Amino acid sequence: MKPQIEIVTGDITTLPVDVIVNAANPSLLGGGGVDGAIHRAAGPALLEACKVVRQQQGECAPGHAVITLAGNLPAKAVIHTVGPVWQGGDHQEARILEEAYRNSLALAAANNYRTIAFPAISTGVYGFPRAAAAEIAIRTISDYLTRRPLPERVYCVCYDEENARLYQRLLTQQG
Ligand code: AR6
Repeated sequence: MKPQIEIVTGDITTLPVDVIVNAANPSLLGGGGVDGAIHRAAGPALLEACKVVRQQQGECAPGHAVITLAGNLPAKAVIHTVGPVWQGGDHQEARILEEAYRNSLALAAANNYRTIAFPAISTGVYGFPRAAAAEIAIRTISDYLTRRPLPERVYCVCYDEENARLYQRLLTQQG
């Protein structure tokens, strides 16, 4: 059986998975980093879909997640989640990051999606230390998967080799 968690190095927008996760901001109206890359690759339909969600639900709070179509992406859907802004570690950042992963996994499962790809949420503009964020990502995803049938496979997408090695080490340690 293939492992349920796989580490991938590269651009998340190219992955032919059921759903990719966007590290969005509360406005849901786009930004830089992986958010900018996803919107560029998906085309204007994604921004329109985000505007509709925004009108219906207002801003997306840190730790929460919403789902939209995926426009021109190979994925079938995009889950937009908002990670915590790093403020030194004593502002619930770890808990909010766990929630961002868990709520995204739950939303994928609720939509019957089997494969999902995550970027390293909060580790760019939002400044979450990479090693601590990777540990939270692997632990939260593993815990979620051991108790549930969906999603069947989770890809952790690292934009650079160094982050990928960090993830791989943590995954190996998990056994
Ligand atoms: N594929 C995979 N990973 C990527 C890609 C890509 N194409 N591009 C960047 N990364 P960031 P955040 C990695 O800053 O810290 C936006 O403006 C990147 O190397 O995208 O959660 C939003 O609108 C890093 O490891 O997200 C928010 O305002 C990781 O993705 C804010 O940034 C996350 O970096 C969110 O900040």
